[in-house]
Amino acid sequence: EHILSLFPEINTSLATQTRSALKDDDLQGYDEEQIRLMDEVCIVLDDHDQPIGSASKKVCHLMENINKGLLHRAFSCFLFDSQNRLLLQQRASEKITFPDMWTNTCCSHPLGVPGETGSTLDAAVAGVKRAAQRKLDQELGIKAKQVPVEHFDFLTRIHYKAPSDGKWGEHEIDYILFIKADVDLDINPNEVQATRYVSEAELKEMFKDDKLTFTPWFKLICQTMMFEWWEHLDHGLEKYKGEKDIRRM
Ligand code: DMA
Ligand code: MN
Repeated sequence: EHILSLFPEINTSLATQTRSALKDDDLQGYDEEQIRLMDEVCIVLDDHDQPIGSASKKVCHLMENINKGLLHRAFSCFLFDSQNRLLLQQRASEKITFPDMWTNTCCSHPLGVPGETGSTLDAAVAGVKRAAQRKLDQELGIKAKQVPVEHFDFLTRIHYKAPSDGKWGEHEIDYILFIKADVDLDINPNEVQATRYVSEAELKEMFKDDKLTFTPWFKLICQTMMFEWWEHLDHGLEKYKGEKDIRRM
């Protein structure tokens, strides 16, 4: 049976959904701006990262749908300054999924719009770089000029699933992007409550602090490839770039 037949909510064209998430029972009590963002159009994928349609961010993040196999495209951006310190963010309390957790610089979804979608790996990579540039500005106030799309490096894709609370969660093919840039921050408090630049040693210390919580995808990446990539940031990162296989986690 084709996976799409399980999901009447999914548009098989990339048309924008008309029904507003604002009037939705699932979203009562959450922050109004974050509710509005649940209307964004995400790219729905098969297991091989081929776009098979689109669905709202809300539909894509309900565990009820994830448990039936619904999968979407995402990116995780890691920004390093000229001293090779990684910029972390702590998610705002307003976030509907994974509020208050520490995580990598910026994560989000390429949207089902021209320029951010794509079936070939090259087109998809170009799409997530544009999406990363867009969200670095929206979340952290980093202007596009300081993070040109051609300065991002695509490393690999990670397929993972993670519940947030009972109702919400993630199930994504996540494109890992690195960028080295010294940037000016102007944080959006609706998205981010704190930021911190860390060395490898400082991040390892943070993981030992019981009072801090971390997003599941950031933990997965740190438990596997992160520190190896970080060691090679200035020498030898080349061999890790543009991996064709999807890492299943
Ligand atoms: C979604 O991140 C993407 C990943 C890799 C988990 P997010 O919840 O921060 O998305 P958004 O900022 O669009 O709400
Ligand atoms: Mn997601």
